[in-house]
Amino acid sequence: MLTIWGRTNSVNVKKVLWAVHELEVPHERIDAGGAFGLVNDAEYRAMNPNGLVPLLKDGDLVLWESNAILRYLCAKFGAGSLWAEDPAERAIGDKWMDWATSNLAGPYRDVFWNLVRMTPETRDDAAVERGRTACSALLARVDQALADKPYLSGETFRMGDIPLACFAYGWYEMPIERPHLPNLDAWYARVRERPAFATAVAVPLT
Ligand SMILES: N[C@@H](CCC(=O)N[C@@H](CS)C(=O)NCC(=O)O)C(=O)O
Repeated sequence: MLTIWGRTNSVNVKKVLWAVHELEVPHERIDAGGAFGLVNDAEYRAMNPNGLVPLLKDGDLVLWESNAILRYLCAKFGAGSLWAEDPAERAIGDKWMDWATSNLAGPYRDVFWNLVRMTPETRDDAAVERGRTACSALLARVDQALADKPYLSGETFRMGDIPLACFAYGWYEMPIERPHLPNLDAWYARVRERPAFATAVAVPLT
């Protein structure tokens, strides 16, 4: 059976949990990171020298980096569903996974960390506004990409939609001003209908 280490309130852990629930892959999950600690123990560091979550173990394979884990799970268990067999079709959604990590994650974290994890006394309001402005501009690109297709992966919901939808949950849940992005709104309404979204992603922001 697969083992996944990671606290359920982590956006990166949510990507992996969504995939295993969507694909109905038997797994056990061990709380780690944040208040649960464990990530600095020598045994954990031997598996993930970064001391971060998520972490996956499947037999002899030990894997970290949420997008790499997501690709692995979808390739192994999701052929024809989350994993498009055709490389060109798969690439359409795949690029959004790394785009989300390298572009959106930083400014999203500024908003999320300050609004959700800080107290009003320790909150950096300027960072919230900087992050919100940057996220708004980035999400406008996603809105544009969704103008001619229902999903970031194309005509069908696939792996490439998962990471952005995990960030979108926080974006729509936080008490912030959001720009009018109708294609993004419609896509989010579609993805949040999925039962695995309710199980793995829609947990209170903490
Ligand atoms: N690029 C990594 C980032 C992983 C990451 O930053 N994880 C955060 C949680 S979202 C973490 O482990 N923080 C420390 C902790 O939870 O103790 C990935 O996508 O897996």
